[in-house]
Amino acid sequence: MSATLDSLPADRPSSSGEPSGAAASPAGPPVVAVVGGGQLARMMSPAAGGLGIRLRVLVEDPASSAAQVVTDTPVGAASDEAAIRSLIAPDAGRPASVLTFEHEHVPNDLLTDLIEHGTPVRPGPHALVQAQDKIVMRQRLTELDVPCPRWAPLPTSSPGAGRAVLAAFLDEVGGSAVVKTSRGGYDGKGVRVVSSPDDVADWFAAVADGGPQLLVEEKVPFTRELAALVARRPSGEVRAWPVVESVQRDGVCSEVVAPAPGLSAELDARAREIATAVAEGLDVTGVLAIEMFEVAGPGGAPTVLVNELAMRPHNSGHWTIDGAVTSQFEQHLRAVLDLPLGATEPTATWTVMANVLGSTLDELTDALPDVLAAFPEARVNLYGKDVRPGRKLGHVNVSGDDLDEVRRRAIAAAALLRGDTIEEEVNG
Ligand code: AIR
Repeated sequence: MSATLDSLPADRPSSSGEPSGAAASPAGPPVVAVVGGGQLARMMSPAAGGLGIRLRVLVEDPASSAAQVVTDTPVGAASDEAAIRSLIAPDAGRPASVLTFEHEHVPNDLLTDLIEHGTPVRPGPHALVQAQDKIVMRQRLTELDVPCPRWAPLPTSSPGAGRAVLAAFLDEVGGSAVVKTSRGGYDGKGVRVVSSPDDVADWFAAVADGGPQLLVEEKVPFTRELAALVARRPSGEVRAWPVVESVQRDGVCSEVVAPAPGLSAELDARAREIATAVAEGLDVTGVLAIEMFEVAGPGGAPTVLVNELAMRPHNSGHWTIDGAVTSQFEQHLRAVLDLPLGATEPTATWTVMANVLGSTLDELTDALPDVLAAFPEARVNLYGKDVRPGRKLGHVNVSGDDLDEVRRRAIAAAALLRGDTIEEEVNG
């Protein structure tokens, strides 16, 4: 793995065969077409506005998070081929310069066809499949010699074959392991800790009915979870942000601390090097987030294993909006348009991002008078989504020099938005 860490000269063309640059958008600024209208598309909007770039976002629902702030938001499902074709070449309006995504649930055959007909698609389907299908991803990362947990695909050739492989794997790893659906899972969905094949009998039955394939992974004895975030543009430049620590509750990210406290310069460099090598090896364009486990390596020194990949802005990078020179949302736009990438240095000693996961409030903005008064330094980012239990509704970033205080205040501000009372959060 010989990739450089922060920045590469912009002279290594993408291996996809796709030209670098963006398709010409005649008479006007570039138009970036985005599939998916959630918070990740919404947060691209301030960055697009700043750079004078137009966004056109395919939203599933006219009331979606992105549709509240972006003006050009045709409505359609991400699986709707006609809707995606019209997103990049509308009857009225300029053609898109590039097509990108804010989630992975997109039809790859169509993307291949669009590229063949001249639309840059970034990341391309050959890269995106690695974020869509965990078996494909593990196979490719293993080929690239990227450190991963031990794993095995669960065969589906006969009803008993998968159970037998799982039983043997459980014996080998000491009794418990993690079974994942190869496709379709996120935020803890499609992941189950098992100690017997019976624990996923329903998933084996689903496979037989055409459901997603399954794989099993070692339950890694990690000391903590880290995330490495990089961006790569088609002409080859790669930039990495400092590696962060992410804290998960019930399989969902609740906080991110940037940079990861106590991380040695060597392990930070190693994690960035792995992320850069994955971005290059998989020919990713745009932002790539890699969730990693920090584990004790041979001899006890900490090292990392790759958990999951996402080829889009990611929750572990929301801190960059307020805590880095260039946010992941601006960087994604720059990268997919093949523009020079921005600096990734942090702008504060520490930034902590706390997610607002569900709320007892019907309307989160009702908490603004209290939260803004109690935490004037907090950067509040609400997504305009309907409240549902555990749903990602917003986040708060707080930066400063005292990590304990920064963390306490970010978490307390997020708690107010979840409906906790002011007394317990400010004093507690
Ligand atoms: N997202 C995409 N992959 C993982 C996540 N969390 C973001 C995208 C997507 C939104 O979450 O922005 O549109 C969907 O959120 P929800 O709450 O409707 O499931």
